[in-house]
Amino acid sequence: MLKQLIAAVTLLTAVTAHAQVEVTDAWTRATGPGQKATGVFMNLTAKKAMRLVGVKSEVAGVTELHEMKMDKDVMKMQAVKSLELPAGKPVALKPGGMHVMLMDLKAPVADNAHVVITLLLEDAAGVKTQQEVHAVAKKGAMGGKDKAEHGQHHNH
Ligand SMILES: [Cu+2]
Repeated sequence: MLKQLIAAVTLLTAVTAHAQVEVTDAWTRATGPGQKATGVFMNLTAKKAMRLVGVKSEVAGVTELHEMKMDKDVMKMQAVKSLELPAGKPVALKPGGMHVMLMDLKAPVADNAHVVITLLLEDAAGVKTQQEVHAVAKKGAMGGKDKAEHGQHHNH
């Protein structure tokens, strides 16, 4: 039993070591009835300097990297082309800041569902790689703000 556990842990470590970017706490907001968009959040730490140059997901018609900014007193979202991931420095995709936006959702995102996102990465030499991230859907996390965010989204 212990031996199997050690084997499993070793395997897990080996897989992580191959990833270009360490991803932790990946989550998305579960959607309510009629909701066609949601945000995905995570912490990214690149082993060497990388850039996140795109995002993809099968669950949405459109997947974009977004940034939220205060414009006068209004919170606005805009699409951004890329995000710098400095070596060894965590970059947070979080509510109210940078996030992955899933739009034109093909199906509702149920609580506890796993949503697969593909990160498109590019290193300093221009070598492109892809990395899959499994985000867990959570219901009702910061519900009020969530509504504001997506209301805002439909306005632009
Ligand atoms: Cu957005």
